[in-house]
Amino acid sequence: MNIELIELVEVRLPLVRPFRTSCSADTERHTFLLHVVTDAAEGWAEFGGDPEPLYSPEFAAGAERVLLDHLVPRVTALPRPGAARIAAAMAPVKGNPMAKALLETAILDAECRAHAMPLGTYLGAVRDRVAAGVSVGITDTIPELLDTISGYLAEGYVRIKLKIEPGWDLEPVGAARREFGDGLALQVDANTAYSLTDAEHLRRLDEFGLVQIEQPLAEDDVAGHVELAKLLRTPICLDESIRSARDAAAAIRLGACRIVNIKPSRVGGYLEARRIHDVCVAHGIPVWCGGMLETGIGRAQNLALAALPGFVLPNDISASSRYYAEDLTEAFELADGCLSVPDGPGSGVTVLPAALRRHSVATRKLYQKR
Ligand code: OSB
Ligand code: MG
Repeated sequence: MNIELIELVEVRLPLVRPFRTSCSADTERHTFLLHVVTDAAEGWAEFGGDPEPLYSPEFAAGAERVLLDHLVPRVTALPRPGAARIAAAMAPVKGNPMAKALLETAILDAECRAHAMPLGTYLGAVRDRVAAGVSVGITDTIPELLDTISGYLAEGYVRIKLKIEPGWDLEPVGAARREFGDGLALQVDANTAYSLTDAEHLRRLDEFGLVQIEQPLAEDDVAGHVELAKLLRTPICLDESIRSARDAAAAIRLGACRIVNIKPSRVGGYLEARRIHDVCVAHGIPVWCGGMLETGIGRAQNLALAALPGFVLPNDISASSRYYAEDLTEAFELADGCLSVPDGPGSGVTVLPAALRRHSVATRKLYQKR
């Protein structure tokens, strides 16, 4: 497989409702796609970050720079740039997992398409449907929150995740538990908003029977999570802290978490994501697939990953309508609380030219074979 063209397509899609977390407030998804054309097939991937480094240290302009100057030249210099060799070629460049994930994923998508193989099959999928949860942002009022949740439950989502922060935790969580009853699979995500000195406060969440509390403390505070885990009954799940299979193995061994959120973009791509899955399965740690408000392009690939056997908890992979009035691919729809794993070659979805035209703001060439 020879790479002929790599281009970046900057896109802006309005969200159907604003999404607020302890670290950011978004009304649109502004990101970029990577389109790789080879002599055998084309591939697509979606940058997981945002224009500002508020969730992840990486951000769109920085990722574009590192791709253009450091990653694309290394990968296009390979005599046979197969997906399995991409990570090694990029390894001399430190960090930047989201930029690396983008390039590896687009090439992996092209490679799977060239072999008419679904990405899920390549990764080791064991199911064709994946349980869909929904991540609910911070709202201005509790009635507004309850209204939002009740809409999602009516649609059939099987698990609700509430974003929390200091000042928006016990009250909204308690209100949701009272309103929807003990049968609701409910969990929270703090996106690093607390510190270990909040342990007594966080312990009060125990009474609400949450499935998990996601990333209460800072990204680099694995030791803090170990201490917090001793004080809470609610299982701790790590998101931001897990950047690799090695991180996952260490966090599990130290007792920092009992659940892991695997986000392919954050960990450098689907191959590392699969290694994290394997480490967690080996330790009996349940995993689920996180999201970055992906369009259908990234979501299709997340579905392929979430079809692996260790993904036993509902995922942050929701229907297209939860995010966008118009998606960039055929819309994903919820059926019995699940989304179907695409079964076509590669990610199994087609980028719709008209939708892409409506939502793209610029295209920039990163490489052309001469
Ligand atoms: O922490 O899981 C998170 C979105 C942006 C940044 C961080 C997170 C999220 C989500 C969205 O929770 C989940 C989704 O894509 O449905
Ligand atoms: Mg999270």
